[in-house]
Amino acid sequence: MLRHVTSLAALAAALAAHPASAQQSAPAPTVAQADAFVAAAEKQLAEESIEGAQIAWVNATYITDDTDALAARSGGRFTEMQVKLATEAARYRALPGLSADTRRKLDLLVGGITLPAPTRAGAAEELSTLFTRMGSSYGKGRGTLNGQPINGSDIEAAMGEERDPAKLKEMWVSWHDNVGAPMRNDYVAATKLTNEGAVGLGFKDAGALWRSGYDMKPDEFAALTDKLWGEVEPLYQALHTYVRWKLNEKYGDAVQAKTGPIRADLLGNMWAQEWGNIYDVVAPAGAGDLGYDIGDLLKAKQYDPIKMVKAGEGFYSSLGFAPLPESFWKRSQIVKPQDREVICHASAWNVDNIDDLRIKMCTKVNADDFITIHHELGHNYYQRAYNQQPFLYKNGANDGFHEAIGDFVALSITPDYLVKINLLDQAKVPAADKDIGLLLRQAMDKVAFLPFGLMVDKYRWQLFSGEIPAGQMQAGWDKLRLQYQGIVPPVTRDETKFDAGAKYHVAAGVPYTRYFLARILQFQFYEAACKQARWKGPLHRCSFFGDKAVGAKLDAMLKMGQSKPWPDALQAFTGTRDMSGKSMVAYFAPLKTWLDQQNKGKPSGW
Ligand code: X8Z
Ligand code: ZN
Repeated sequence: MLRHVTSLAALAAALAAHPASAQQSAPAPTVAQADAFVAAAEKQLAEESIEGAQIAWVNATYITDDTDALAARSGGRFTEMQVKLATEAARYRALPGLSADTRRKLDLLVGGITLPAPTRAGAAEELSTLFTRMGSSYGKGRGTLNGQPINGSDIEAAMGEERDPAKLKEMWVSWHDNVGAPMRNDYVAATKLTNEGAVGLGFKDAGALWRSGYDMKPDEFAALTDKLWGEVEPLYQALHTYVRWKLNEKYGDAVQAKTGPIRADLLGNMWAQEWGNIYDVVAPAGAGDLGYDIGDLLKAKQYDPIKMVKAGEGFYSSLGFAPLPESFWKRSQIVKPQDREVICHASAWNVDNIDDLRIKMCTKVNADDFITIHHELGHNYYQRAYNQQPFLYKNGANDGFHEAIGDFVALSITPDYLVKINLLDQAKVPAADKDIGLLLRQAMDKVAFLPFGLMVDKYRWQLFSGEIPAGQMQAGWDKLRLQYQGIVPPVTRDETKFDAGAKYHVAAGVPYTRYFLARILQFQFYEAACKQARWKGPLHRCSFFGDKAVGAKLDAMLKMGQSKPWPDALQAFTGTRDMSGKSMVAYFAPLKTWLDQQNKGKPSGW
């Protein structure tokens, strides 16, 4: 429109006459420009992400003030770039005639930032500094046991093994006091900045942003999670009733009452998120004696952490996946280094977005870490399967899928499978009369986790929306822990505390609903795989180890990455487009019947 203006004076007059059109918004973009923008954005993100991952890796495996500073600066730069790209992407989104791919990629550019910062100078680095500091404080955190300092991975294992309620309380309180409480002010500041960033991108708050990554509206997603919880809640209630009774039998009324909530430190896990470690406490006489414990089997066969990872790799190889690259073994952190601080919380990486796969763990020879290895490798095999996709599609169908793959595979760690890999003697395979015990052991991890998996983000959604004000960050956490899990802290907590920060994902700003979804999805994948494998028999005894057809079908889903809405990916592997708790309910159906019998006449609920 300025094409016919010939003199400078006329140009100035024209600009003054059309300030909005001439100075603020550029001419309406074209479809070709949108395509070109997306291509350039993908190129830039791919390039920058590699250095960012290398810096983050060094920081997480060697925490010092210097690596913190490097990580904070690099994270800040990356966020700045992401927010800039998201803002520009938003301009193209309403264009008519966009291809489905460009449209999807623009949405991913706008909604794909977990921790967005406001655009004002310095804000991105400020936010990045806060989360780097909280993540590293978590990594360096210590509790105490018998008055002596104890690091994060050791205290986690000790919570699984210790049965003395006074010692459990000491570990629980010291960990939450030392790790959570000091983060409180940083967390308030970080929440405010993240919200500002999300609002700048057009979201109601950062909670709405987090809920937006599921190919549906944020409110619909919240409703979906509630629907899924409704399907499995009766199972949790039955387990809670039974476990509380057993804890009361073991510890007596003074430690665990017959009614009301369960004391959080008695459940074999620092966060009471998975209870399998106290299976011995709740196992029914007879049917509950499985005759083996995976941790004991690993120790008896002299497994070390590397051998445990090799066993995990072996499962994926049996499905037809290529072996892990040499660099995986060279670059992974499989055991805790003795000479420096690291973040022990397990994670899986693909540093070059192609095949620089690594895991970072502080592996202990126990059942928890054997399962966690399969979990982390699930991430790595997923990452490698989608490495041919364009950058913005190099991700899980949704984040719940990414978390579900390894767990789904680990559901195949049945007694028969343990015989196949020579961990268990054939003669020791529990007979059919132990099915209830096997299911109860599994439920203690899988079912117990469900309300925790849901409430961690209910909490953060409420913090982001202001429903929980900054002055009630502790009370808000305790309330949701009670409401969903039916648990209480072993001592009263006040508003000088911040117990949520004593959980890794809160300190590090990692969304958590993904694990709730994964808990549901892994049973859908498993039921589908067992059907593909033509398994006859009780679902929980099925192992698809060695089944190349299942492997090929799985690979087809993994290869899709995030290129299509998640229902397409779900359909590719399971034939259904709906996330549903039905498969999990079916898996545990015999246990539910048994629990209901055991619970007859016992107080239920809290
Ligand atoms: O954080 C994890 C993985 C890393 S993605 C070890 N998980 C959640 C947790 O530990 O809280 C796996 C299960 C839930
Ligand atoms: Zn994971």
